Amino acid sequence: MATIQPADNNLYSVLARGWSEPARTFITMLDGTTISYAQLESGTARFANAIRALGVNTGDRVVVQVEKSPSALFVYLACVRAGAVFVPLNTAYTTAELDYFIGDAEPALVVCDPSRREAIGAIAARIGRCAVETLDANGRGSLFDLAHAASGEFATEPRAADDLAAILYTSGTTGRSKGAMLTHANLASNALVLARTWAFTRDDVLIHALPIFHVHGLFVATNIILASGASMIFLPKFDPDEVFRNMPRATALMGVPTFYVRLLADKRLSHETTKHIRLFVSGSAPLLAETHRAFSERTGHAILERYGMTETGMNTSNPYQGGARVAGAVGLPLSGVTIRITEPETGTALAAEEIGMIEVKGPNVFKGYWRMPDKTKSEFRGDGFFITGDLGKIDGKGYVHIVGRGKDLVITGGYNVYPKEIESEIDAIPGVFESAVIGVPHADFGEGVTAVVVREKGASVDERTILGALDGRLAKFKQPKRVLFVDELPRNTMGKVQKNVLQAAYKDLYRSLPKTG
Ligand code: MLC
Ligand code: AMP
Repeated sequence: MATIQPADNNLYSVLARGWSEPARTFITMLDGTTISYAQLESGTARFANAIRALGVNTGDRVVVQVEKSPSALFVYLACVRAGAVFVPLNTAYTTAELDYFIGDAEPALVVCDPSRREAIGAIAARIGRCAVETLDANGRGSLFDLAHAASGEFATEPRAADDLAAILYTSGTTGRSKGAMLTHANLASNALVLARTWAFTRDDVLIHALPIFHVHGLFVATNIILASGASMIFLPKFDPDEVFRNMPRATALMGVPTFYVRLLADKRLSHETTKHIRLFVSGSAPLLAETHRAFSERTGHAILERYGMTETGMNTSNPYQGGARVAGAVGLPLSGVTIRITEPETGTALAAEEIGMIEVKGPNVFKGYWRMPDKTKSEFRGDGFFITGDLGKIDGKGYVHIVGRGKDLVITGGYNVYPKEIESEIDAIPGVFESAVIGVPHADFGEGVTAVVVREKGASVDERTILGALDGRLAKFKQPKRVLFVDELPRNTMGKVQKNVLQAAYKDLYRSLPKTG
């Protein structure tokens, strides 16, 4: 396996330190095909040589919007090995949405699905030196062909701790999406601390059912497995049938709360079917205390809830052992991470049990927003704490509780949707006077994106017209599940729309239970 220089902070080199047996399995596919750690090493070398040959140099961005496959993971690790900056994008994003990301990241290479090559080629052509290659859902395509023909040896580029490994876009509350710059040390420190905290060993087998373009599926799930030399059963997406089929040979599952709501709605969930699993992890959105309790009653497992975000990776975790996993709490700060609660306006620290802004500092906290120095400055305190935008408290036992959001954000099935972006699109539709987009409790997705619209005088625009106009412009998960019409929006004395009033009025809109298995 690779010879690693001790001083090298390249994330790949740090993760590879634990891979003592090349023949061990890294990935098992649904058809039983396996990929060993030795194949991971040579496969990522091939992709690293291919992207180098395409002109990608150290520090260059590589934008990747492809379906989940082992090749897609190899591209991620190949970028890391080559010292390039990996920029994954949600496969649900439309071409209209991609235009901004590609323009902002100015990549040297875009990797996309073959069906999008032409449209993306037209966008990339505006940047100048930017190659476009493809990978399909089976991991095949022009980039695979180039990698296949390349050498399986590659000297991993030594990196400083502070060098960029990835940029992940998070939508902006006011306007443009922001690229969170994550360094090799950010990702390595978080992977190592999580693997240790959750007691992962090389004998673990994770059911990997999350997408790999966000922090949860990529940097939590995948990097923990790599940091432990363990293996994962790689599902293309969350599918209860496949989860139950694979549970007898797995030891862990990581998911968003919707996974657990859907498993609970399935008759197969029991002590018996989950007995081989040692750890169920939930995150990315609030896990209802009732889901936590119901899961524990049905299976005997207390789901371990943790809290993180794109800019910071993981911040807190309920205990793996030696303490209670408290329903409704996100746990204790991870080793090396400091959390404080402050008065949002001034940043003055608050005492235990007082509710305020959650702020975080540690080796996990990102370097700043890509090409947005002012935005970066305004989201950090002078002493280096990052202002998360989440509201919470720390209880007498040191557990962090999230009680709300200081940012106008809807989290649906673990995906973030910023109302401002949806409102701007709706307001541009003929016949719409104004709109307010809110999150309403949803039995399956946690929150359902909901639009409340005021028509222009005399206009007859309806729900179907609005949804039709948004299709193709906004990713499916951002599109409202319902559009409701009112004569006017409730406003406070300052003229600000009272979204809490709308949320209260429509709280029962999606109260029905999710489909059962
Ligand atoms: C799919 N749809 C969604 C949706 N996912 N709508 C709202 N919210 C979502 N999350 C749309 C589909 O396009 C479809 O539209 C309809 O809703 C029903 O789809 P489905 O078949 O029920 O959805 P499914 O494909 O099963 O996906 C649901 C899901 C998936 C929950 C399994 O969204 C998922 O894997 N979410 C995980 C997101 C994630 O990884 N988040 C981590 C971010 S990192 P139609 O009209 O075609 O029927 C982060 C940091 C941290 O937050 O702390 O971890
Ligand atoms: P993202 O930008 O997609 O990384 O989303 C991060 C946001 O998800 C955080 O700022 C929180 O608001 C939310 N989040 C993540 N984990 C949890 C959790 N366990 N409970 C409640 N909210 C969470």
